[in-house]
Amino acid sequence: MEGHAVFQIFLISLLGSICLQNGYAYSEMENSTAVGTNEDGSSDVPKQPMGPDVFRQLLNQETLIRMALVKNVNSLMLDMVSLKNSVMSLQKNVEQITKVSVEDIMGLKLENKKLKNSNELLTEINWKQNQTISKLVDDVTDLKNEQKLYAKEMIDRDDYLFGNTSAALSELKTNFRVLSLSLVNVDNQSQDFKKRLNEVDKSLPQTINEKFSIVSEAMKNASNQLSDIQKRIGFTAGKNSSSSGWSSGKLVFEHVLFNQGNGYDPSSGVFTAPTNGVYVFYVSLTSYDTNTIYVSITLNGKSTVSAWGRGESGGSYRNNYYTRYQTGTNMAVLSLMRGDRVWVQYGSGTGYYSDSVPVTTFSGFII
Ligand SMILES: *[C@@H]1O[C@H](CO)[C@@H](O)[C@H](O)[C@H]1NC(C)=O
Ligand SMILES: *[C@@H]1O[C@H](CO)[C@@H](O)[C@H](O)[C@H]1NC(C)=O
Ligand SMILES: *[C@@H]1O[C@H](CO)[C@@H](O)[C@H](O)[C@H]1NC(C)=O
Ligand SMILES: *[C@@H]1O[C@H](CO)[C@@H](O)[C@H](O)[C@H]1NC(C)=O
Ligand SMILES: *[C@H]1O[C@H](CO)[C@@H](O)[C@H](O)[C@H]1NC(C)=O
Ligand SMILES: CC(=O)N[C@H]1CO[C@H](CO)[C@@H](O)[C@@H]1O
Repeated sequence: MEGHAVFQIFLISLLGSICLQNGYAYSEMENSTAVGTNEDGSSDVPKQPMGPDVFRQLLNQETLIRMALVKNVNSLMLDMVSLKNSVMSLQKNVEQITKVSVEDIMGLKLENKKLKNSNELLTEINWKQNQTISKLVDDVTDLKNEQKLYAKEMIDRDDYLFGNTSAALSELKTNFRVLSLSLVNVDNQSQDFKKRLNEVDKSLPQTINEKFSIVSEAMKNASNQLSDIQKRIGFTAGKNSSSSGWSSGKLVFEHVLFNQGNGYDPSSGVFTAPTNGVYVFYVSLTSYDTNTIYVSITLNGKSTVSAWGRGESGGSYRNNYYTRYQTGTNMAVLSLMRGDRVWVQYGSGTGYYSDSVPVTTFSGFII
């Protein structure tokens, strides 16, 4: 193609020079036969005259040559135009190629830059990785050191342990045996316990019922016994003879008419409460003739109420009848604790009157 283009250019320049000598060029070919005319109009033709045939021949020849030449020139012109077009398209191509390659180069430069950046990035990453790796290496080293220390410690411990192995081991064995035995025991016991629990579960309502009925019966019995005791507590005792000179201490009612619960003691004249409760005490005391007698119902040594039989001495029998054998009475309701003591205590005066069917009496009962 290139060679062809060069050849075409050469042809163009040749053609150009031919065109410039237009109208004269043919002279070289024909100067032996035709007469040329110079630009200045002078003639190169020899001055010798020519015949008309020869001239006509020459003219024809010249016309033919001229036509061929014109034809050639035309075709050459066409070639030139196509050549020009080719050259232009070529130039275009070259421009395009140039453009493209510039763009490509720019792109390549960019890519190169990118690559450079990537490379820098990679380098950075590599550096970081290197750092990480070196840190890892450090860590691993630390770990190794630690492990060494640990291993040493373990060895030390092993030494320590092995020094005591047999003792420790036998102790462990013993402990283990004891433990397993006690485990078996525990298991047995728990099984036993479970069994018993089952039995209890089954018999529990029955047992409870049984126990409940027993307890309630016992309570009933106790309450019965209590009310029996309460029913039994109560006494009446009296003097079955008179005294003209009694003047101190407890008045002992030796003649017992009734003594349920045995609270009253006829030898001491003292009633001792067999159980807690509220009690009623009553004393009836008749003075000896015209004497005066003064007593009190005493709880643990402390007077509660008094009875006064006030006889009157002096005066005639007829005038002063009602002042002889005077009766004093009183009643006390007392709350006693079991073991509290109650009796009739001398206060003042002397003697008392009574009979075989007692007149002077002391009674008490629980309510
Ligand atoms: C990473 O470490 C290797 C080996 O130690 C070394 O050859 C390389 O240059 C290091 N790279 C960077 C970015 O530090
Ligand atoms: C545990 O129970 C089994 C059978 O129930 C008995 O053979 C064994 O002796 C028991 N062990 C102990 C430690 O009580
Ligand atoms: C209750 O009293 C009755 C009759 O005295 C007696 O048979 C029974 O055993 C007593 N029960 C209790 C639980 O004390
Ligand atoms: C008085 O009562 C006591 C005891 O009950 C008795 O021993 C005594 O004989 C009685 N005395 C008279 C005079 O009835
Ligand atoms: C043309 O004419 C000249 C002068 O007459 C002569 O010298 C020359 O040789 C001729 N050329 C040819 C090709 O005949
Ligand atoms: C050799 C050795 O390490 N002995 C040890 C065994 O165990 C006792 C305590 O159980 C230590 O006091 C000993 O030093």
